[in-house]
Amino acid sequence: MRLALVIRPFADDNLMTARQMGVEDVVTTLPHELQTGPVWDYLAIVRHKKRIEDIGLRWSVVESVSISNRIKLALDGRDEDIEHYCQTIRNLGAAGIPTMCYNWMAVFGWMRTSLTTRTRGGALASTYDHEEMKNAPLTEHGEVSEERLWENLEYFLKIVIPVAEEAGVKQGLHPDDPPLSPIRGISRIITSPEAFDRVFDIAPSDCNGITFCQGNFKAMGVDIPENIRHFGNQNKIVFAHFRDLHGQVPTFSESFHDDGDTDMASCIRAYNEVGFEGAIRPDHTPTFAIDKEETGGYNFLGRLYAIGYMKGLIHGTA
Ligand SMILES: [Mn+2]
Repeated sequence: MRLALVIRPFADDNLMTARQMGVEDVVTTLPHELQTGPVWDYLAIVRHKKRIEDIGLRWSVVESVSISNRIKLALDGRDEDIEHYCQTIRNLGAAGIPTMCYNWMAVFGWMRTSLTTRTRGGALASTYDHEEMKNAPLTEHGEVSEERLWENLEYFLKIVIPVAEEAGVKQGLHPDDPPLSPIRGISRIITSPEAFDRVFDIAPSDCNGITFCQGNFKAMGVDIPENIRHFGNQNKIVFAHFRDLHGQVPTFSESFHDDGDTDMASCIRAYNEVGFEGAIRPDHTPTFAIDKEETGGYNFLGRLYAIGYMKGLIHGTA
């Protein structure tokens, strides 16, 4: 596996620091100022890639090209948005970017009910507690059924996966976060290992893969190494998020990677066992006391700490 990092803010000194930490791969979107239209421009992609390579790193994962509610809810304009998404895949493939991470959460994405939970030593972490959400009002989209989301995902995959194959860009579906349905009337469908099996049956292809976000599998309450083996042995893991929690749905809090409920060494062993060769990056980390602000789990210091821990586990399990 290859150690990867999201560079935030996207700046040369942060890229260099990542390289100095021994990170090889960069996970990034195209910076906002370079997104000049609904399709990511080929030359803008190449320049962003070269900026990373000129510092000795590699842009191996796009996280993410957003997928509109028009696509996820089958609203007017869906086909136009899917065509834009496909054209971006073609441009990324032509530029040699091998992997994209996407999700099928409609209307809202990642959700937490607190960003001020105190974890070890008072570090700030996030919590999802469904008690706080069960009476939440519906959104402007009313109720959205699981059936409708599956239908729309099937429609999307049947168009996009053949394009991804031709372009040579693997699509890694990230689990819903939290993996719980519905929230505010909006169903969520990517909430179990079985959901991924179903996704792979819809469009069988090496390019139809999974972003194995460990935190969400932990939140599902399933055995993580067993699922790494289940999907890894089918070559379905195209990208991984390293993350841990205390608890599982309907209530969990995020933790330091060395302080959650999961035996993280057993996860690294499972990746080794299945010969996982993709990028793995630390996902959310708690915020340290010396950090200036909470950034949803993306402060540099927390992720620096996480990379050190991951390197230790990788060396220790080799
Ligand atoms: Mn994740």
